[in-house]
Amino acid sequence: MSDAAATSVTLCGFVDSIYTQVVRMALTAKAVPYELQHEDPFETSAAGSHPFGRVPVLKHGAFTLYETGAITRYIERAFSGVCLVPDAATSLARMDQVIAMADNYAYWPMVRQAYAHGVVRPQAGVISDMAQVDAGLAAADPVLAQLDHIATEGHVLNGLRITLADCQLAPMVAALAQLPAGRAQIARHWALNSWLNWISHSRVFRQAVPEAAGLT
Ligand SMILES: N[C@@H](CCC(=O)N[C@@H](CS)C(=O)NCC(=O)O)C(=O)O
Repeated sequence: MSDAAATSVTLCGFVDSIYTQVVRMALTAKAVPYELQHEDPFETSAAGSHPFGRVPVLKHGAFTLYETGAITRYIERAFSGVCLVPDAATSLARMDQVIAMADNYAYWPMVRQAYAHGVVRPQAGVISDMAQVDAGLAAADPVLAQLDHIATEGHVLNGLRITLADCQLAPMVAALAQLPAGRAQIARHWALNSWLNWISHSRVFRQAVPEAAGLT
């Protein structure tokens, strides 16, 4: 066992947190044992370990890290096991591009607008704003189209090999897919839809995001 693997790993976050799910996918893919420590910034009582009131936060021994993209890259570098980054410079660039696209263009419309107002709030009995659902679906459409180009090209999101791009994006697109309108929107993009079917049936996704198992 390497030194890294011998040091305890704690992930602060909550099961329904999309970004926590991203890190859980990377940890699962690398077969890193970890403890999930419940921390939910949406709970008013939460005394968080993130300086900006977010999750996830990774603790590896005495080392603490926040920002999901940094956390998953750290997991890749610190632990042995399956390699989650492609070799070729072009593919690596696409992986980085997808991670940035997920953060900057996908998360807000797909998760915070469409999924939060179309699924999470209604399930919790909290008033939701259907205008947010419509705005999220509309804003997600060009993002899905660009991601479909990337999946078609095949450097990443190719259904052959899991990378950090798959980990970053899958929980977000899976959240959108929980709305019937979101599912239909994704289905119009053949390569991306094929990728979602592949990743959502993968062992890594099923183990890391068990709450989203009823996707298909
Ligand atoms: N830039 C952060 C974003 C993390 C984030 O937004 N996490 C959500 C949960 S999925 C959160 O903590 N939201 C709390 C809030 O918006 O107040 C990262 O990459 O980790």
